[in-house]
Amino acid sequence: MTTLFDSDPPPRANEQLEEGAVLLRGFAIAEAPLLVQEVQRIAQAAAFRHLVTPGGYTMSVAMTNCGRVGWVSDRTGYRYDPVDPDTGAPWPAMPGAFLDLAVSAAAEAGFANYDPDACLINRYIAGAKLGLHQDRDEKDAWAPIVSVSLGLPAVFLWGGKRRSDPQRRLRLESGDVAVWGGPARFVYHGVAPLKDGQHPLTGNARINLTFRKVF
Ligand code: MD6
Ligand code: FE
Repeated sequence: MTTLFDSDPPPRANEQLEEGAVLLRGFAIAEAPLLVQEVQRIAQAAAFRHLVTPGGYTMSVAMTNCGRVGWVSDRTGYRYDPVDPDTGAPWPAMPGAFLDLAVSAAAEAGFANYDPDACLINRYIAGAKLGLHQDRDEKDAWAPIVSVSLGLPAVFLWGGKRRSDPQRRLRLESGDVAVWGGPARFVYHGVAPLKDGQHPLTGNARINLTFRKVF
C-alpha cells in the first residue's frame, strides 16, 4: 500500500504543449544545485549585465552566456558573438553538466543528437520580465531550444506562431525543462513579471538557461 502524505507535492506530469514542444516537469531537479554553482562560476568571468535593445530600452532581465558564442544585444541589433563585449574575451566554456543535461532533455523530447553551441543565462529578480518574442537569430531553424528553470517560479507565456495568437500561462518551477523545436520552433513566448520571493538555491532570483544550436 502506498501512502500519500499531506506534505507530498502534487505530481506534476510532463505536458506536450504542441507538436515539437514539451514541458519536462522536474527533469533537472537532481542537477539543479550543481547548475546554480556553475552559473555563479561563469558569472565571475562573464558578469551578468542588462543589455540594451536596438530600440534603446534596457532589459530588466540580466544576462550572460557560456559556450562557443553568446547572445548579445546593443543599439546596432541582436547577434551571436564569440567574445564577451564587456571583456573582449571568449565566453566561458559550456560546463559538462550543462551539455549532458541539454542533450538528455532534447533526446527525451524526441530530438536526437542535439549539439548546442550556446547557452544564454538569464537572471530575473522581482519585477523582471521578458516580452513576447520569437527566438529567430539562430541559423538552425529546426534544432530545439532547451530551457531550464532554476530557483524562484515564473509564469511562462506560451503563445502561437503569430504575435496576436492567444497565450497560455504556464507555471515553471525550479528543475522544470521546456524543449521546443521543429514545427514549434518559432512560437511566440515570454515571461511575466517575476513575483518577489526567496528560494533556497538562488535567493531572490530566478535563473533560466536556454541552450541553442546557432550554427
Ligand atoms: C526564460 N526563455 O524562460 C526565457 N526562449 O527565462 C526564453 O526566452 C526561451 O525559455 C526559447 C525557448 C525557451 C525559452
Ligand atoms: Fe526565447
